[in-house]
Amino acid sequence: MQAYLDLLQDVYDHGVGKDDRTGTGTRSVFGRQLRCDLAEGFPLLTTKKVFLRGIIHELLWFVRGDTNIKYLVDNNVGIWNEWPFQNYLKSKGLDNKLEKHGCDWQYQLEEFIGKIQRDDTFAQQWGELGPVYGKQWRNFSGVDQLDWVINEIKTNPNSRRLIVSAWNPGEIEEMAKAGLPPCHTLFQFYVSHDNKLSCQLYQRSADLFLGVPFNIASYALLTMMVAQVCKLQLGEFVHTFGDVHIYSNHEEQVRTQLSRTPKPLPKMTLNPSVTDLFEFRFEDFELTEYHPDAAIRAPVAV
Ligand code: UFP
Repeated sequence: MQAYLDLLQDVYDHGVGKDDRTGTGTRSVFGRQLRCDLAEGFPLLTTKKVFLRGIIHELLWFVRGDTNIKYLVDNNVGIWNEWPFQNYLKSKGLDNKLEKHGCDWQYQLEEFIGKIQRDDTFAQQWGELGPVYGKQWRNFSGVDQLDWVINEIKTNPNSRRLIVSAWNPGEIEEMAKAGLPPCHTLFQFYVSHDNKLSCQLYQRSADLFLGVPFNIASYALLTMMVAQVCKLQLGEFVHTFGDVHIYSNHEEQVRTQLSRTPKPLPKMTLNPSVTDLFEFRFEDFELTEYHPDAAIRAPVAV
């Protein structure tokens, strides 16, 4: 993960001040690339603790084609809660009355999440995010892109068209209502002459300190899952960035991060008996030998 730390140093040193949608301000550069050899270990940062549980559940949720937060809520993963909650508040005319992240807002959020857990009809109506990643991966204008790409890797591994896109221009507006237009927009697989599977992601916008460590782990896992079901060895994860930035309120955290020394990468083991991408369960993933430095707290720009 030295490559990640080098990029962090690069953007810290060379990023140019740029205003952004959230009003926070960033140091930003355009167009960078990271590479990780997946055979060397699982690319989870060791210079701060990264919580993997939510990443695994979110990835399984994408792969299921699910776009309702109920699965995540039931598994105690809160990363997508804020958007449907905001829509719910709007419907009650409360969105401008409550101070965001204040006590009353927090109380209402807990009530909302409780209802999603207990009441299936409520969850169906209010937990739905619209055509976000899961929808696009499994049903992009009627095409199940994941099913197609797996079949294509198995039957036509030399193909240069092994692409899955989450960027669906006709549905960007609807996705934005649920939170964000896709940040990880498109990925491509590559099978080498010696049967190794690589994956390259194009990420249009990247919060380098907070978001990117999660994005790397998520796509590394997806590549491992696809390699297993296609009976291929592990190649590289190549991470290509558009606007890659450090938020101005993360600068101290970045200095802390850069002062630490990386440790050996952990190991990720997938249950070898799973042969169908859509059959993976949370219990099929095991992370070992992960000995990170302490987590580093930082505010999320929304
Ligand atoms: N962001 C990430 N990774 C993600 C994700 C969001 O880095 O997986 F969902 C960051 C990038 C950017 C912000 O800082 O969230 C999205 O804002 P915008 O849509 O304005 O690019």
